[in-house]
Amino acid sequence: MQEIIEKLHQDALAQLAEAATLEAVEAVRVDALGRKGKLAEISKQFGRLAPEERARLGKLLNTAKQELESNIDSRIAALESAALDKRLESEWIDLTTPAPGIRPGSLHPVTQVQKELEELFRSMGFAVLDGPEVESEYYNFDALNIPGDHPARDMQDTFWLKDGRLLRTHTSPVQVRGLETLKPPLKMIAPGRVFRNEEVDASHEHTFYQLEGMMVDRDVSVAHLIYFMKTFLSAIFKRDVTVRLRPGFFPFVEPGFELDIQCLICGGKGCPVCKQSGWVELCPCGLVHPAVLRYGGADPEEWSGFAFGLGLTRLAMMRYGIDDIRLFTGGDLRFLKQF
Ligand code: FA5
Repeated sequence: MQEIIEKLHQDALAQLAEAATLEAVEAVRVDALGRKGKLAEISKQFGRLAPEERARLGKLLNTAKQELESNIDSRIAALESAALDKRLESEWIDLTTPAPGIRPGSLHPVTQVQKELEELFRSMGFAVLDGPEVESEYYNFDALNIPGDHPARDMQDTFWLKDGRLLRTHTSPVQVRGLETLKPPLKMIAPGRVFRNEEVDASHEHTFYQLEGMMVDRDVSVAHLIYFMKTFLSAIFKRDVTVRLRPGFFPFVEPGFELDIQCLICGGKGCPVCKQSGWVELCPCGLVHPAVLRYGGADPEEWSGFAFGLGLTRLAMMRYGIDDIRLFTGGDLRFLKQF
């Protein structure tokens, strides 16, 4: 029996030495020391032994158990410590590594053009106004001489809200708001975001920026309008650009004009941006309609004015040579980082 005990002991020690996981160590423990383990089975046979023999083998068995238990504890401690070392190594960070440099953001290209224009117009005495993006039907249409049944309402597909208000389809509502708050004589611009429920393509977005401009004074004429148009175009492009003025219809101006710029993407040859025409509609304008002056509380017998509605996003396209308007709102950082 002594040999059996010694063999079991040696075998268990050998298995323990090979056990590479906590589960394997536990299996060795159960197999040797468990209630139904091999050493427990041996001790069941002690009843048959003579008392001195039982005492001697009992001592041997206890020594074997104790040694095995202590070896199991050390093995568990060694495995746990190795696992911890491995984790620490994988989670190690070098606290002395220099922090990555701060990556500066940049202004959106439309914002850049907007800021330049604001500065330019401020230097010419224009006030910079803001207006609400959620607008009333009154300011977006009625006060601009576009009554409910007027076909011009369809020129700008409108996003209506349930409460009867709308997302402004242009910045022109700020004309009447500006007349009300500033009172003539006045010079103002109003840059901002506008919304239209329309088919999106290379030059049309559902959400884009316009910059409204208006001057109201005594004896304002088309000559004033052309002067300011030329001034801001040469300031923005810093080179000669070809423009054309043609008659245009807007119920809130009379006479009305369309100011087109020769497409700078294709140089006037024709491309998807200018719909193969060589020209891009940039800045409709005209003399403020007497009805609009009246809605704004100004007497058209005394006051006259010009107004324009610059397509700010289109201007940024021409300025930076961007051939698809959708890039502006696409949120692609690779595009935005170039500015
Ligand atoms: C208007 O919105 C008038 N309120 C402009 C105006 C103001 C006329 C004052 C007279 C006096 P229009 O719908 O054409 O007009 O838009 C003005 C400019 O916005 C266009 O010339 C174009 O440059 C730009 N634009 C129009 N629709 C879009 C669109 N879907 N995406 C991008 N830019 C657009």
